[in-house]
Amino acid sequence: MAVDVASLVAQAREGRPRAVARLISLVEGASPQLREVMAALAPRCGRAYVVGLTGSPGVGKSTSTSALVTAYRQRGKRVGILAVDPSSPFSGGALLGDRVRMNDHASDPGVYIRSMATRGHLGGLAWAAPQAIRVLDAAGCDVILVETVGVGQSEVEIAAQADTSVVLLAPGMGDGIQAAKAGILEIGDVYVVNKADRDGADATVRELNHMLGLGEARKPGDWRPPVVKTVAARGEGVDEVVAALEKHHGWMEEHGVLAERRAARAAGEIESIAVTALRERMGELSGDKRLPALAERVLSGALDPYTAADELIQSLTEG
Ligand SMILES: Nc1nc2c(ncn2[C@@H]2O[C@H](COP(=O)(O)OP(=O)(O)OP(=O)(O)O)[C@@H](O)[C@H]2O)c(=O)[nH]1
Ligand SMILES: [Mg+2]
Repeated sequence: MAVDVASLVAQAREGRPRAVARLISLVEGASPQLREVMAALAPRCGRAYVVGLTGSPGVGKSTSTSALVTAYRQRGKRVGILAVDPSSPFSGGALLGDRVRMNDHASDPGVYIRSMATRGHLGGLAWAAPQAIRVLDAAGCDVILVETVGVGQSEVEIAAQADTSVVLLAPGMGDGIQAAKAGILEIGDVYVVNKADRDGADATVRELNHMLGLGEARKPGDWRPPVVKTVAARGEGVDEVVAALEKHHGWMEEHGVLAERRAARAAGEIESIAVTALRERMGELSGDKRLPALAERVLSGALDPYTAADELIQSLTEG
C-alpha cells in the first residue's frame, strides 16, 4: 500500500513515534518508497551517536541496553533502540517484541524502540540496519543503541554499523577463550563484564585486560579499550559505561576517527545498495536474451567468461 511519504517524514522529523515505526517498517519491508523516504531524511541525518552492543546470548545485552536508556534519559538525551535479529526472517517485528525487555521505557516519549529481523533480506543486515538507523537519527535521537539478538555470527557486521562497539561478557569458565575465538577482541571499543554479582568477575576483567594488552603495539594517543564491571540488573556500573562511551566519543572526535568510521560506513552502505540493485537486475534476467547469448559466445570460444561478465554488467547498468 502506498503511503504519503512527505507527511510521514514530516511527522517522523517531529519525533512522532508512530511515524518513526511506519518508516522503519518500510525499511524492513524493503519498500519501493524507501528511495523517496531516504532522500527526504538525508539532510537530517548524521547527528546521532550510534552504539552497538554485542555478546553471547543471555549475557545481559537487553538488560544493559535498558539500563543505558535510563542513564541517558537522566541526562536528557533522546534515545533510539534498534534490536536486530540477523538469524530470523522478516517477522514484522512482532515476534521480537517480547524479547526486548524494554517495558520500563515503552511509554516514554523520548525513547523509540524497534526490533528488526534481517535474514532473507537482499543485502541483509548491512543494508537494513543503516537505513533504520537513519530513520531514528532523523527523528532526533541523540543516542541510538543497536542490540543484536540471537546467535552472534554477525557481531562484526553490527560493529561496522556503530560509532562505538560495546562487547559484553559474563564471568565464567572459558569466557576469555570464547572471546578470542569469536574475534571480539578486535571489535570492542568498550568491554563490559556484566553479572559482576557472580563469582569470577574480577578474574574475567583481569583476563580480558591481559588479552587486550597482548601483542599490541599501541602508540601514544591510541585508544585502549577499557573494561567496565556491571550488574546491569541493578543498574550498577552503568554510569561508568556511559562515562567510557563519552570518553571514546570524545577521543574519536579528537582524532578524526569518528569521521573516518562514518565515511567507511557510508561507503559500505552505498556498496550494499548497489550490489543489491545489481543482483535484483540479475534476477530479472530470466527470460532475457542477453545471458544466453553471452553463454553461446563463451561456449563457442568467441568470448572468455570474464569479458562476458563485464559486458553483462555494462548492459545491466545501462538500463
Ligand atoms: N545475576 C545477574 N543476572 C543478570 C544481570 N543482567 C542481566 N541478568 C539476567 O540475565 C538474563 C539474560 O539477560 P538479557 O538482558 O535478556 O540478556 P541478552 O544478552 O539480551 O539475551 P539475548 O537477547 O537472548 O541474547 C535475564 O534473566 C537477566 O535478568 C546481572 O547483572 N546479574
Ligand atoms: Mg536481548
